[in-house]
Amino acid sequence: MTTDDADRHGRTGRYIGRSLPRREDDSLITGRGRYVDDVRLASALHVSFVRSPHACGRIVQCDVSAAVAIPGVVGVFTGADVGHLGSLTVNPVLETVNPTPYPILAGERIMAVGEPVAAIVATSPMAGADAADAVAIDVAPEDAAPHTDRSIACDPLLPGQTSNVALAQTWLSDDVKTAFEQADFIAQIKLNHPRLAPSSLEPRTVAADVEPDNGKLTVWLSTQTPHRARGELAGILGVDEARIRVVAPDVGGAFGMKASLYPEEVFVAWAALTLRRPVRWTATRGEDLLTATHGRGTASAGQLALTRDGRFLGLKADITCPLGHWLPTSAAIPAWNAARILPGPYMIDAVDISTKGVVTNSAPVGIYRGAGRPEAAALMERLVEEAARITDIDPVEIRRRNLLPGDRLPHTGPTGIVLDSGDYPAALERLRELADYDALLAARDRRRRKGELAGMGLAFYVEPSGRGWESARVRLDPDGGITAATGGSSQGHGRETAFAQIVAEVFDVPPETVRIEHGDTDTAPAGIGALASRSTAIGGSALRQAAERVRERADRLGGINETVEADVIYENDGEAWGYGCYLACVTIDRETGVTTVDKLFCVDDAGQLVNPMLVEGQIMGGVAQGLGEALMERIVYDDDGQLLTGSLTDYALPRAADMPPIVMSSLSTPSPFNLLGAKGVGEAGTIGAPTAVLNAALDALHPLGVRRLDMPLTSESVWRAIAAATTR
Ligand code: SMO
Repeated sequence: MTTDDADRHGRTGRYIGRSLPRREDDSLITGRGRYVDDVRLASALHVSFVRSPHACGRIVQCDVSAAVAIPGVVGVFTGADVGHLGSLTVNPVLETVNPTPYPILAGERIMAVGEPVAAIVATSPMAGADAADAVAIDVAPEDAAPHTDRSIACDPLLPGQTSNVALAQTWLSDDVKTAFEQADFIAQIKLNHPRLAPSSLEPRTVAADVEPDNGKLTVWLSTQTPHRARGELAGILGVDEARIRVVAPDVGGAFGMKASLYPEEVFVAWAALTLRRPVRWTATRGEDLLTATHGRGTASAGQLALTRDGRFLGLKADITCPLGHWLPTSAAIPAWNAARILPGPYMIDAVDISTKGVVTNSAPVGIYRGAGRPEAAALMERLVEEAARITDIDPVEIRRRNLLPGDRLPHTGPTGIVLDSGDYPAALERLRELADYDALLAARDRRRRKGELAGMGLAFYVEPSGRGWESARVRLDPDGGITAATGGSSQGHGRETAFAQIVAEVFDVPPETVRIEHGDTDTAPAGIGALASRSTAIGGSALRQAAERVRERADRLGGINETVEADVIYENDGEAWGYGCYLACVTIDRETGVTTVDKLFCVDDAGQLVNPMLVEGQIMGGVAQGLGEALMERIVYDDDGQLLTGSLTDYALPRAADMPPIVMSSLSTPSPFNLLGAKGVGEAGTIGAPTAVLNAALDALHPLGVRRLDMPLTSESVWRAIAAATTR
């Protein structure tokens, strides 16, 4: 990897804008991280879940008598024991058409393979496993509908409902009809995204214990959102929030998959309260693939109306997202983002955009790094590439003609989003220079003339980083010690390092002297958490505001002998939109269909950077996951709703050797909408990389007549596309 460092740092302060080493690494990479599974709880009970072998049906009988008799089994529980518990709250960013139930353990109905039907609480995992085997479940199976393109045959999936659409929304402008009537050309594409498994290194894990004297419930949880988890647990269990403490110790990755409470986690908390004993559960990799939230799986279709000279007039889009059988807190986010972010960075006012979420007999689908942003970018950028083709205009040039210029920002788009700041054409121009675009084109054409399948693909992206608030508390002690607590949290992604830099900058002290606290609802201020690319832009701004208040007060007080503290709830003025432009060069082997990404060029604008090394790491990590989507990852259900990719031998994750050479460069336009001027960048790579690779692969195969490919570009799918096109 090479980095063009010209203005990578934005405004560089004494500590902000510096690539300081991660303070977390010493412990995390030498095995001294402390995760939930490391929390010691004397004589804790272990939970084993008995899971449904069918995707759809009715439980005729669930016989637990043999399981109860196994030594070490403390209790066996079924839906009847927890049926009275409450439901999870779904973030209502889209209109809810049909509510879905949130079963802790299945009641009468089974709605997905892997759904917990019974829970064994035992003194050891081995006793639990034996007892789970001894539970006899008799299910009367019904036809399942694991995919979005089949209507729910399982009757009724949700009692009293006739439709499997749970969420829906449409944005329609008056002038869209005229735009399409006046068009010289209409580009059209259809696109299916693979369903993906977020696959954090640390699986889901939870432990719970009740203090005997006061009945307070402590829940150690691998989560992105400790305070939200506490609130949701209180609601579902019917316990006062003040009686619950949620602690997120080190979290080994999350990627959106740990943003919402799982039925298994609720069960563990309920069991600890009910049995008055410590209880714990850690998912296996297989349980995570089977029942943790998936991402993507979206089916999209779009039409772009344009003039002969390549000006975009109007956009139509129809987006369908799978939801699975229960809705996690963020269930509506992907369908919402996939739609509202359109038409992305382009000047288009006339739109007809519809999005919906469809209940399916499968694992729940939630946010996964990108959460609708990659889906929006893929639809738009495939359309733009198609538009370039039908008008015979160069892909860079057609984008240049339609990108919003910097002086048009802030800009309110047709779905109501407000793009805050940046210089989109400058990013495109930077990419052209960085890649030496004309030389690459010439090289591609030379290789084509020799019969090689070489292609180039562009993708522009925008990345919203959250609206709303985050909390911070900063304390300056008389001995000069500084403690900063955030309502945000960390998943191993360097928050402690970046937050310390932000606070250190305000006080002009070495960052290593700043203590950072987070992740414990008893000590951290009530906050939102680490998701939606919001931690630096919003959480970091909150810390800066609190630190500035303390500093001002301390300065007024002069030589202080007392503790000075400030508690703030910081709210931004609107979403900060990171953006960028990626170019992929690929080669496809005609005989085998193997797609090789030869090189990836990335230009990103994350506004004011706090730690450029962390930003670079975020981009590379996102690219790795984006290439996983583009080339190999795919959750597969058969038509009966059986998961065929239940282990990492069937579900392919990218490895270090799969990474192409990456050339990075950055712009730095501070956001006017938050105190730091920062923009999210954690999802950049997952948004930009897959579509650039897809566009490049289609470019490579264009001479053969291949017009559609869906990710992942496995050798089999590409080989089949080549075979079908060349037979025609
Ligand atoms: S997919 Mo993110 O954790 O909002």
